[in-house]
Amino acid sequence: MPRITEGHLNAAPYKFGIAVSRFNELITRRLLEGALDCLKRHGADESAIHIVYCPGAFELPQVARKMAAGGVYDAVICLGCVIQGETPHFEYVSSAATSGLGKVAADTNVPIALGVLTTDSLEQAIERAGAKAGNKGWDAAMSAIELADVFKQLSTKRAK
Ligand code: INI
Repeated sequence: MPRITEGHLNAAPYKFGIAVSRFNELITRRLLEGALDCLKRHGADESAIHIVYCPGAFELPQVARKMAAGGVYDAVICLGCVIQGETPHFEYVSSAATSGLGKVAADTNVPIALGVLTTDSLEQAIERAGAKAGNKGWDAAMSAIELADVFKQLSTKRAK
C-alpha cells in the first residue's frame, strides 16, 4: 500500500500573503476578489490574510521573495496581468514574472501560487478574471491552500 499525501482544502490553520500588481488594475482587482473569496470560503480568517500591492508584474517576484523570506506566511499568492499588444516588453515582463516567481518558490521553500494572466487581449483577460473562463485568482488561491497543507504534512514527523 503506497503512502499518499494530499492537501486538505481547509484554509483555517494557515496565513496567506497576497502580492497584487496595480498594472491592469481593472483585471487584477477581480483576481484579488476571486482569491479572497476562495480563501474565505475555505475557512481563512481575514486577519490571516495580508495584501501587498506593487506597481506591475515585474515587481511581483521581488515582493513575493520579501514576503516569503519573513517566515510568516504558509503560502504567497501572486496576482498580475500582462497583456500582449500593450507593450513591446510583453515577453520580457511576463517571463520575468513567471520565472522569477518560480525561482522564489525554489529558493524560499514557501509555496508560491501563480495567478498572473498573460493574454493576447483585454477581452481574454476579462474572461479569465471572473467572466466565462473562471477566475485565475480563485484558482491560485486554491493552489495556495492545497500546497500550504501539503507542506505542513511533509514537514510533520510521524511515528512509523
Ligand atoms: N506590468 C504588468 O503587470 N502588465 C503589463 O501588461 C505591463 N506592460 O504592459 O508593460 C507591465 N509593465 C510594468 C512592469 O511590470 C513594471 O512595473 C515596470 O517596468 C517598472 O519596473
